[in-house]
Amino acid sequence: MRDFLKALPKAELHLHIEGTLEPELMMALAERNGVRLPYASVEEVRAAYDFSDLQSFLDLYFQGMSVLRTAQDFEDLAMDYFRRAADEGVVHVELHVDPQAHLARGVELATVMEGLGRARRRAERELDLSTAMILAFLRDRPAEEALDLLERAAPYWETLDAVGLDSAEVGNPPAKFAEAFRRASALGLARVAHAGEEGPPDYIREALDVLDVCRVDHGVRCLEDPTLVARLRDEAMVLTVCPLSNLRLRVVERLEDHPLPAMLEAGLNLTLNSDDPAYFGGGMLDNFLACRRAFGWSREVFLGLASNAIEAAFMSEARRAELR
Ligand code: ES4
Ligand code: ZN
Repeated sequence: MRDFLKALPKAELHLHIEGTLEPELMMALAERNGVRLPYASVEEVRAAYDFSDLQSFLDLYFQGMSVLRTAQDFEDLAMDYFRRAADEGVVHVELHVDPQAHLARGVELATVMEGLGRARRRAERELDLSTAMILAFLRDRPAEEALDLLERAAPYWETLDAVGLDSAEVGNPPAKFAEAFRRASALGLARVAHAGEEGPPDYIREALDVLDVCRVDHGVRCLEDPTLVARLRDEAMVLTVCPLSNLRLRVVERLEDHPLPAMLEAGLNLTLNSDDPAYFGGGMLDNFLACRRAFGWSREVFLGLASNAIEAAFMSEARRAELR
């Protein structure tokens, strides 16, 4: 089964590029850039990754990215990840990027976008890995800041596929970003949003109704609302579910308790994703393997989930045909 899941062509639709920063590269970049970290070793970094909820993770995630200073750092970060992903049978990666987190610590948007852009072009050439980019808004920051970011990103609009919404969910409902998402739509960008990870089912409905998203990131709390589940099924709305993320952020206590089998049973359009692989104990293959262990799914189930992701991906029809 491991060989089958590894060889299965997988598209990753829910990934934060800053969440791919492995402790080894974090320490190396800290050294290279003279950034002080509260860790003496790679082991200490890993030991600190014992999260109680989303916020406890976000605190370390924002701290970890402080080592990223130059375009070369961003290129190295993404290339390191693309190589690992390609090694485990990932053929397409869509990266969320959090520019506000970098701007806030004095790293220019151009630094981030040029570095990631170089890595994306190399991935295509060197690894036959297609990529897409999602400009994410930090939902715990003011709505005006999101709009400002979108305008500042004008030189990079051509390189973007979508806007997204991430960071601390509860208390920051999707409707807060109605204007930024309307502007993104006018620019021809697709919309996705994290909803129903820690937040209530109403946030999922709001993401659909107010932000006009084509995918919901996480969405695992939809099961609390049968009317919403029926709607998501009828609309074949794509949910980008991240099993190991949900486990490590204590959305569920054990993977065996995860709502994934019930969501599958409900006929939802599901995909499996890694979210922040460096922080949550594994990449795409580890997420697939964890589901195999917890739910005993057959090859057909995994084929279906992998196919859902290819069909929902931001990629050219030529590339999609190649991967079908
Ligand atoms: C995130 Cl797991 C998760 N949820 C919300 N925002 C995020 N940013 C990075 N990882
Ligand atoms: Zn996420």
